[in-house]
Amino acid sequence: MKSRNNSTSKFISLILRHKPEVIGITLDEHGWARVDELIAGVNRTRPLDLAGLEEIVRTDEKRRYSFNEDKTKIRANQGHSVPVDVELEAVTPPELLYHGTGEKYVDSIEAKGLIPKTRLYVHLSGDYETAFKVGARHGKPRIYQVHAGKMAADGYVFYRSVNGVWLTKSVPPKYLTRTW
Ligand code: HQG
Repeated sequence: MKSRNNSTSKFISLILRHKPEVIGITLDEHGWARVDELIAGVNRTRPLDLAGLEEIVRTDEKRRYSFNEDKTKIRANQGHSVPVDVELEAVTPPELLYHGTGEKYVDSIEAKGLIPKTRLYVHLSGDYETAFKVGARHGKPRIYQVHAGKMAADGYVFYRSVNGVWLTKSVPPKYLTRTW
């Protein structure tokens, strides 16, 4: 059950962040998909009912998804590559945030700074341990301190997703310090 949920959850993440077209649905401008359409679309290739979807949303370890109030709509909280506005609120960041990446990206990051690549934002973590886990997805992890307080003072805007991930458009190299 757990592993089936994991693979269904990954599939839902693909649909709600990147490729709603794989099941023939669309997201609205705020990233919402209709729950009935999502369930019907997922059902073409794997079993899913409303209870199963509710369980995935409730138990997701990174709180990746939210329902609207009457549970007719669902969206990913962050991580999109498709251009949607999930109505993030700008918030003042702490002095330091962290970014975990793979060693293979270090040269490019120190030349160009952090860029969102395929996503809408650069993702930053509130603590070193979380950044380490994110970095480990890309090979040998390398963690940067991000001088977010300084960036905010210089006019950069930060958002925090409901699941605690920090987002900003880009981070120039001068705001990055190696932790290794
Ligand atoms: C790197 C997961 C070369 C960047 C996580 C990262 C996160 C550069 C990779 C969320 C670069 C992009 C996002 C530059 C940045 N040159 N490489 N100038 N600037 N990079 O997956 O931050 O499980 O798009 O360091 O927990 O790893 O999906 O971003 O290594 O919160 O919910 O380019 O995804 O959450 O990789 O991860 P990604 P990310 P989920």
